[in-house]
Amino acid sequence: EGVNPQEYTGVKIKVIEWPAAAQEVLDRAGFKAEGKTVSLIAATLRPETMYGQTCCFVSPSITYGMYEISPEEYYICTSRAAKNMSFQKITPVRGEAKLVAELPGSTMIGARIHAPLSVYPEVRVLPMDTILASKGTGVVTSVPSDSPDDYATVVELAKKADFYGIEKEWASLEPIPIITTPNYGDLTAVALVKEFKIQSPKDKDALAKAKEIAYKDAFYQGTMVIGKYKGEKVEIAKNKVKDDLIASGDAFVYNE
Ligand code: A2H
Repeated sequence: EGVNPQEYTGVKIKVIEWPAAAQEVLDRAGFKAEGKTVSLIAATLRPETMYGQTCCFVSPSITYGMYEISPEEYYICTSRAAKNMSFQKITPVRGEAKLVAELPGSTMIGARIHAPLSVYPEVRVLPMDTILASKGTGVVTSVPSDSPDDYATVVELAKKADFYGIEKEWASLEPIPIITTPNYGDLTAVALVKEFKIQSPKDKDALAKAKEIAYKDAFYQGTMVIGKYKGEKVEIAKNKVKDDLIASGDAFVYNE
């Protein structure tokens, strides 16, 4: 971890329905869902892009925790992130995160979820092998219009749906134009993945370059083409969208 603190927006992605594997784990833990909200917490640096969420990624090889935030609200993230949250007034007791169940990422694949602000009212949990357990919450929301990693991953998942044990349609939602820039138009990540001839999520060096360009281009030259701040510069709209998500109870600030 770096010396400089990183501020993420923790976006609450509500679970609508679990697949059988995750449901079994929760049943075994004695968890009763009635009257409770369970959210996957995605850590993002790009809150202004949340309109374009098409799925939410977990790592099939990470075991996540479900933590009680209040009797009505539960968060899913890595234990490392839950510990960090417990020192940021996100859990009720300082230094404590109450573990309710341990959910292997693999058991959550295919869950039906609701991602706040997304133009798609319902999306799915999908696998991403490149998620690091050592960063953020271990949950990454997918915005293929603006994140080269996300776009490369959904292309790969759609191409090899059977191999990944998913339905092809879950990974085939169209990227949504969120931001336009003079250099790359309104689907920056799609344009960059083409330009750098990125073939898979494993093309690390090219993806790192594409990611860097996408981030700077959108931040300094981008204009919103969707949502409440349509027509405004990304530099300005970014914090407004973040603040709105926090005010509506759909997100919180998470530092590490
Ligand atoms: B970003 P940084 Cl639209 N492993 O959110 C791998 N990637 C992770 C992660 C983890 N454990 N935790 C978060 N991330 C992703 C949106 C987005 C992001 C867009 C464009 C670029 C972008 C939608 N995905 O990130 O290493 C999350 O994806 C590229 C900078 O802390 C998070 O923001 O700088 C970003 O990487 C955090 O990466």
